[in-house]
Amino acid sequence: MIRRRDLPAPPPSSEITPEAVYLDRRAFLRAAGFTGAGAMLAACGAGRQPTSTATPAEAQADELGNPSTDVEIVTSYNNYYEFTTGKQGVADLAESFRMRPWTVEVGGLVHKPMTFAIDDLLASLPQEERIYRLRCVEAWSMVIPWVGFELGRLLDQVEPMTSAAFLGFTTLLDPDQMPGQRSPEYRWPYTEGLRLDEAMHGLTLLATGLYGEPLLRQNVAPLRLMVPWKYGFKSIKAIVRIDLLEEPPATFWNTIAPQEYGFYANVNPEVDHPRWSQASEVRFGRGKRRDTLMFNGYADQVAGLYAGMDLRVNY
Ligand SMILES: Nc1nc2c(c(=O)[nH]1)N[C@H]1C(S)=C(S)[C@@H](COP(=O)(O)O)O[C@H]1N2
Ligand SMILES: [Mo]
Repeated sequence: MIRRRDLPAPPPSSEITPEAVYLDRRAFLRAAGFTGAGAMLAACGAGRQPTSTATPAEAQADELGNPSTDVEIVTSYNNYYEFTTGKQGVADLAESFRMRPWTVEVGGLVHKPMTFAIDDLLASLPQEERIYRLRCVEAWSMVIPWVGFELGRLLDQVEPMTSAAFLGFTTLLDPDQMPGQRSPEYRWPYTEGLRLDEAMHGLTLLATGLYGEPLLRQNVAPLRLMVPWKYGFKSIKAIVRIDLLEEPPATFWNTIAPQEYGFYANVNPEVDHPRWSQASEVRFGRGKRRDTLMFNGYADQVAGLYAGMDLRVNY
């Protein structure tokens, strides 16, 4: 069970530059602290200081010894533009989002196109817990115990053709349930993509929950990609379609601002975002900034996928 207690103070909004800042002037003004989200962030923080800093009994750590982020932070500070660009408003707006029935269609360049009902997936593929770092391109990070299964196990079932080299992922399109999708400023539905070898990598998960909970709409809803060595925007939520493709698909952020959000989006402290440094990050709930690690600390496992590639060109 998720414990409900007072929310910890959010990180200082001055540390966070929203992904969409340049897009719209209102968002820019908010980020600059004039009105709206920036002010709200501060207001929420002021009223809801944590009453205790004691480590919860179930706290776990990743393989580098980083303790998992407090579940209240993970579930109350979200990027989920289908609901709102206000990070702290997602949980409330997503509260009644319907997660059943839910199907995931897998097609394109596969020998056996299939439509999976979520409960069949959950029953047929063993779920495991993986504690991964999540590094947002906005230079904040968390450590989250996900529940899920390797995407490769699902791909084995549909039998990709030899011509398949990329995957495209698509989020549910349902503006009645997702008010953010009524905004004409973005091209809905949210989409993402991976190279096939990245998708088959053992670290790449389809997450079905976190902290042992299956029903966290704001983070998963009910199936979400989790690629821990890439910036958070690659890890698309509420997946309803996966296509095997010959060419890289158009993706949400890359289409909006290709110079700022590359297709690869591998965490790389040496390649700055055009508007801010990626050399360090704020680990929520853990005080001061820390150095960002190459491939988010997963270089031993994934650097080989990019051997011979210029990571400044393929950012
Ligand atoms: N469908 C969808 N998936 C999404 C997003 C989104 O807006 N819509 N935001 C992305 C971004 S920018 C980040 S940092 C992570 C945040 O995940 P969290 O809210 O679970 O921390 O989700 C990613 N997946
Ligand atoms: Mo992000």
